[in-house]
Amino acid sequence: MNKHLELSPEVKTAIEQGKPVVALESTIISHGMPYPQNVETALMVEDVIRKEGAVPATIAVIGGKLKAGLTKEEIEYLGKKGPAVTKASRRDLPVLVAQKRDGATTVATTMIIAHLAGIKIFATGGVGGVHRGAETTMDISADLEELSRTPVMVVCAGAKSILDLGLTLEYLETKGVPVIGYQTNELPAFYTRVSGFRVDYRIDTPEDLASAFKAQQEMGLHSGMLVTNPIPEEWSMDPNYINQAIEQAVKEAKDQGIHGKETTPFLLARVKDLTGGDSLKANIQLVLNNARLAARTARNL
Ligand code: PSU
Ligand code: MN
Repeated sequence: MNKHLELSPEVKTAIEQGKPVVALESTIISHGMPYPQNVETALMVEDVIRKEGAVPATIAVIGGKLKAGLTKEEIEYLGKKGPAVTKASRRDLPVLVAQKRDGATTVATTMIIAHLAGIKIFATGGVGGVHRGAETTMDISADLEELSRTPVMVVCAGAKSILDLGLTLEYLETKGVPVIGYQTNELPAFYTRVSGFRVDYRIDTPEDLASAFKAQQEMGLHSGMLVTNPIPEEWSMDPNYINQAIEQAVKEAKDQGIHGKETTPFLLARVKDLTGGDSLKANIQLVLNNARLAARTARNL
């Protein structure tokens, strides 16, 4: 085992016994949702995974340790501290570990730590992608690069249209990352079930998701796989309403010169405020939905 890795007793036993384990990220806790809904959601997500017969492994950097499996207190700590915790992507790991600091892990870092721990699947809300205006800002999430090099399946609800969805799909194609629609041919856009963009493949069962991932592993392709799972109908939002809020948030970010790792958290918080919290409800439900699918898939891996 890697010397920087620290597994919780529950996660350690599950991995040793070959039980299904689902990794979860922590930037969604610290930067993706406000307190206390962030902590409530993180704990609910763990419950959903347990009910489906798998073991949840929430991932974070605590005191310089790469942790898979957090205690309630650790989740509460990250949730309360919120954006004051370092948002940790791949490039942040060396300094955080060397200086024994804390970090909330993005999709990229959660994939890295899950892979080190031997966990094959990870559930979240949305992944980072190519930002609008990336042709001049070059703002492309490290999540996409990670998907191309780390063999973990990521179950998400598509990408938010704070991103350029078309360019995000182009980038994933270039990098050789399969983009799968779960029971859909269309890329879901997080708050909505449709985006106007098609996915590469539609797969309809957790068994078939697992077999596609196994085939990728057997060939030694060393890349991740992106499974996009549409938000349940009853929670999906009116596209006009949510897109107006997104447009407004993107404009404010541009006007205020927000850049770098601040961009995504800024946009997420503004969209939530502009929709008076409606988007938060949808966000919570889609994460639970993704956790359920990931747990069912994990049982087949
Ligand atoms: N998108 C969401 N919610 C989130 C994130 C993205 O809808 O919480 C977080 C994830 O942790 C993701 C990160 O990995 O933001 C991407 O940040 P950036 O765009 O700076 O790479
Ligand atoms: Mn970025």
